[in-house]
Amino acid sequence: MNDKLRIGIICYPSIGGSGLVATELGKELAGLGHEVHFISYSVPFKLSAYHSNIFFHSVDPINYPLFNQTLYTFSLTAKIVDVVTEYDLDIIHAHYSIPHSLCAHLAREVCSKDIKIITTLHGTDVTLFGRNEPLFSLNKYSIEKSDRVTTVSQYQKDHTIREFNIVQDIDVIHNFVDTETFKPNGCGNRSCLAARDEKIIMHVSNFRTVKNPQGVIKTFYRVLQQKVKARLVLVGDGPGIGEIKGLCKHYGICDSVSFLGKLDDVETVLSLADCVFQPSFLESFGMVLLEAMACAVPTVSSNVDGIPEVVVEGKSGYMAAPEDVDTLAERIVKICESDTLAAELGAFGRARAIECFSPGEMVGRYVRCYENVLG
Ligand code: GMT
Repeated sequence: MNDKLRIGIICYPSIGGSGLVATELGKELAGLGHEVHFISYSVPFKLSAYHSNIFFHSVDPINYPLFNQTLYTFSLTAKIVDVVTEYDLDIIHAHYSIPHSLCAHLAREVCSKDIKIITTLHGTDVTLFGRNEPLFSLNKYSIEKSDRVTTVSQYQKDHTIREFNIVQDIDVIHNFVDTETFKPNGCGNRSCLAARDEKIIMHVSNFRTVKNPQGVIKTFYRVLQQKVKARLVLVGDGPGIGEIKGLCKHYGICDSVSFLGKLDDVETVLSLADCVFQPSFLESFGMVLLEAMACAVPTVSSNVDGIPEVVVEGKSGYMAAPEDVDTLAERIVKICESDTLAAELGAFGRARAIECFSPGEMVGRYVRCYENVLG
């Protein structure tokens, strides 16, 4: 086997955890000398600069008047076939099973090449909509036909095996964070975000229902009721933003909430927070929590799914049920009221991020996974 692998990575390019993890993995693999081919409908948001050993292949829509939709799955499959054939890939690594993994399987059939397929499950592809028909059987097929399946948490592995009745083993490879990029006192100017005497509570998400946007505002309102001087800084955009604005008006707290919108480089603001707050209903891993930990920022979050594999209760942050607004607010207040406590939680979180979620360790596990399937 050649030491230098040719790897195709299929991912979503837009801001979000699975695309982020796929892109950072690709950059690390390229740094190790492997040839990495990203295949997606636009350049992944973290891949703006030139990197040697990295190539990007755009999936262009197929339009024809007879079709009333643009057949993305077929254009993706066709592009995978092209790239596998032209660059003689060894591995296709599909991030987020729908539709990436299934398209990889179809492409393998079409090009009749024994290319190995790794599927990494990230979240709602198996925990929410992908577990129900009509996608269930396609998802199960993709998982079972993959040469190797990885999940981003033990929770997600157990869930997948149980819900999809999977007999083959699944590797748990936690997500990782670059602690040189996400670090305390990073770039950014605190005075641009809040007054000197205001604590910054930050929430970063795509504002889908699973992120519990209502819970974010209800909890923050409770925090203000405790007479804490605080500002809620919301980073990101998505379907729940309208509802959030409505709730801010309802509670009369618009002046204490800032909307930053989508940021490609969240590290420019994350370390300015006094507390990062993520009360999600579903979270296979919780990338933002890990990034906050790397920045030495204490977290308050829900305790669902894979989050307890990232956060250590009482050591790097606090967790409670996503509906438990009282406890969540009480924990935020506790952090806001003690700089000593905040510093202790932050220091533990950063040390844990460095020790347990380093790129070197996790990328090494992916490489071993590739080598195992290639024999
Ligand atoms: O599955 C999703 O909802 C989207 C996905 C994404 O692309 O942001 O998020 C998932 O993958 C991330 C990276 O592995 C995890 O950190 C998130 O916890 C996970 N989201 C959910 O489980 C809701």
